[in-house]
Amino acid sequence: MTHPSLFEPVQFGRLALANRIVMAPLTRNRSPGAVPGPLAATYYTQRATAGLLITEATAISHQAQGYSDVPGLYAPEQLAAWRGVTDSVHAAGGRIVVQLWHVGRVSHTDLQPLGGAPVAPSAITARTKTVLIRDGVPAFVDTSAPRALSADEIPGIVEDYRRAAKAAVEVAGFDGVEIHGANGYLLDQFLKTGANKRTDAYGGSIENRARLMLEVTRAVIDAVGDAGRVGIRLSPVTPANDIVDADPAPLFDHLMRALGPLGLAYVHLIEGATGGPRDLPDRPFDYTAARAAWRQAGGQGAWMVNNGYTRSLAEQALADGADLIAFGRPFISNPDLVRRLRDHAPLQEGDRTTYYGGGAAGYTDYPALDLSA
Ligand code: 8OZ
Repeated sequence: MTHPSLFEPVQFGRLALANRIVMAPLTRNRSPGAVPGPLAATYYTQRATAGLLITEATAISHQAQGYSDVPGLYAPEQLAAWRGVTDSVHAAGGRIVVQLWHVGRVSHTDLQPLGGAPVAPSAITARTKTVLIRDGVPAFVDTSAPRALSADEIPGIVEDYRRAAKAAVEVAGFDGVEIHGANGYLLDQFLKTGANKRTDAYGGSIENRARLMLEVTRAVIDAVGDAGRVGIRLSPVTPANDIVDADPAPLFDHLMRALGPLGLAYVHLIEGATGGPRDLPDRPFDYTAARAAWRQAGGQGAWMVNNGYTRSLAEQALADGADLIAFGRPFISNPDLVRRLRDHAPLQEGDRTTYYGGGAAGYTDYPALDLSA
């Protein structure tokens, strides 16, 4: 079986990567006041041997916030803190893009401007939890009832993406941005029938439901100035955050054909249930057909796949036509994951109790393999 090596350099768009292993975005809730904390540069730099680091999901505006202590990209002190992270990663030879996030209805009034309702395509509450950190202790709480965005608010949301993307590359020093179009957050809410009951130009038909995601993608490309620095993350069938679409195959066929000509650096697919089973018997999806649609429509960037990969599954995926493999949880507890995969070294197990919130424990204290041993 011949396939490209996981461990050799490769370039997609403007992203020149040392290998095909990507650190997936991972929410860590260590950014009080939405400002990346003092350990963030260490955390990302420890993992800089990944071909590409994708940051934890990062709010494009205050309204976009849905969890306690997640970072933002909308205030000068947030951008300055991110600059410290990107400078440190670059000094270590790494590449890093920031994931642009608007949670939509997956939020809580405690986190919203003036304690208002979270915003959504339609006023339908997500049956899911968010994380509020109270007195330093993370608690999972029900999301608040959202209000439907009015049509005249939508240009402002596109503008928030544009502003955040521009600041990400021009001020914070990122190599690019990833649009978070997955996991039941705002753009995925607009896409899918379970959350979008609108009757205007942003609801109803597939074309209408995909409109916001495509407008955001074009605005972000324009803001960054180069589609080769932009990627997008999608999760066609994940049930995460109570999201569902009645008929994902034609929806994603349309989306892939619309994204194909835009020149994106990559499309990042979560296969199956985010952080869960790759195969969902009640939600089948043909990822190969989605990739073929994107390629046919001119997509030349990387096809990045994610969810539960091991080295052998990753090599199988490369043989089957994937270009980049994103690893999530293994990167939390294995800062030197690339080396461990290359050397077939054992992986350390992560401590789930320190995934969300806290300090150095479970964040920057996982050791790399001892090179002298
Ligand atoms: C885990 C906890 C909080 C947020 C996602 C941004 O699923 C997230 C997330 C994951 O994309």
